[in-house]
Amino acid sequence: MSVLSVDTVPGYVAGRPALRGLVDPETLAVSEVGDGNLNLVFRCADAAGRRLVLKQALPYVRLIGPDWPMTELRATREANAIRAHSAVSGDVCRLIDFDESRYVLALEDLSDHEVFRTRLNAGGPHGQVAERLAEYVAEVAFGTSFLGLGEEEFRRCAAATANPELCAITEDLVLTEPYLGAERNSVRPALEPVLAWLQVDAAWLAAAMAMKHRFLTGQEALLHGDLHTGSVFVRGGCGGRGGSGAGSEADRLSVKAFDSEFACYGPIGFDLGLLWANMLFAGARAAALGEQDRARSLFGTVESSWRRFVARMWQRWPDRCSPAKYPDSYLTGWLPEILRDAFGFAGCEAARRTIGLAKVSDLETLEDDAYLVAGTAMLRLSRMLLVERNTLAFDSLVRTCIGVTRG
Ligand code: SR1
Ligand code: MG
Repeated sequence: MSVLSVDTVPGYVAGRPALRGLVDPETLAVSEVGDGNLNLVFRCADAAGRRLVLKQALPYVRLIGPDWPMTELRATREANAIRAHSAVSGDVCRLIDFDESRYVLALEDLSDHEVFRTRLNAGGPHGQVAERLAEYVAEVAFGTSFLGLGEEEFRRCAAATANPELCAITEDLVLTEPYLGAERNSVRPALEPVLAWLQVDAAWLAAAMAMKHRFLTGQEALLHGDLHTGSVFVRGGCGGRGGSGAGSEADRLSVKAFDSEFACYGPIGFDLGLLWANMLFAGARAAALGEQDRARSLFGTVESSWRRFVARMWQRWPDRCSPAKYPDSYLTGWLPEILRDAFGFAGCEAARRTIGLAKVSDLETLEDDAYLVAGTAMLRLSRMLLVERNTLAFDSLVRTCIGVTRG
């Protein structure tokens, strides 16, 4: 497979019928902007200001290099996931073209947006972003499950979207290594005693393995698969900051999920759980930096986004296939299962982003004292979310969040 470079992108665009009319290849300025763990990403702009983004899967994991080979088919799986998710939600980065021979996705350019994690790290507003993402998760949960597709089509889709290599990364990095110990794990020395305390906790390990079991065996919907705050672009929703009035058109919130190459059929609570853990990282960072009110507000998004998820699931419910087979009591009984999964997976993500490979800048850019406060908090929250997932209440979670981030 030939790998694109800033020099070869204009020629590539000129040779793609779906792209050459969208930007002028003759005047294209190209920069490589990939800062993720896996792929090349090129931002392209022509002299008239028309733009697009190209994302190419390399035959290895970029973070490590050729020593960690990885299937380029992840690009095909991402293209499929974007198509399926875009069919049910507007909050998805738009796919313009997919080149299945060179594993290149052409995507809408969102450089008028910012990555949600970047905004959060800078102390920016979280507005209704988590709530909007919960609605996106609900739309996907409904639209790609047997409820939206019907039972036979659901099985076809689940089989066609298998993503074993990328799921193996999740199974190793998120659902195994933080609990059992691994070469790829690391924390700063001050956090080592907390990690040592946790890694001998049999209840924490057992709960994490129960979540791995859920991930391996629960095929509810076509998950995004990596819905952290670095996989979301946001614009607006600032409540009047930056010169535009609260509620004004210029401030209207735009939320776009991207980077769904980890997409697979899995338990719906997985996407919610990853989102929640990352909101808790933002909250722990804020608390460790002395911004207690902001921290409390960020911690509160777990409950508010859950409520938004539930409301959207009920809103979609009348549209289900075969309503006679699935009475209202079915959804009433299913929602608490999703919640338990979401708490459990949030506990896994809290641990892996603190301990394992591919950490989060929310924590990693803190000075040592603040890192210790936030890191300890996230490990203690990991334990609570995992071990108490079946009985956990939101108010108790928020109280604990506030307590463990006092330092
Ligand atoms: C080797 S890939 C590491 C991580 O990057 C992605 O964001 C996923 O979270 C994955 O686990
Ligand atoms: Mg990613």
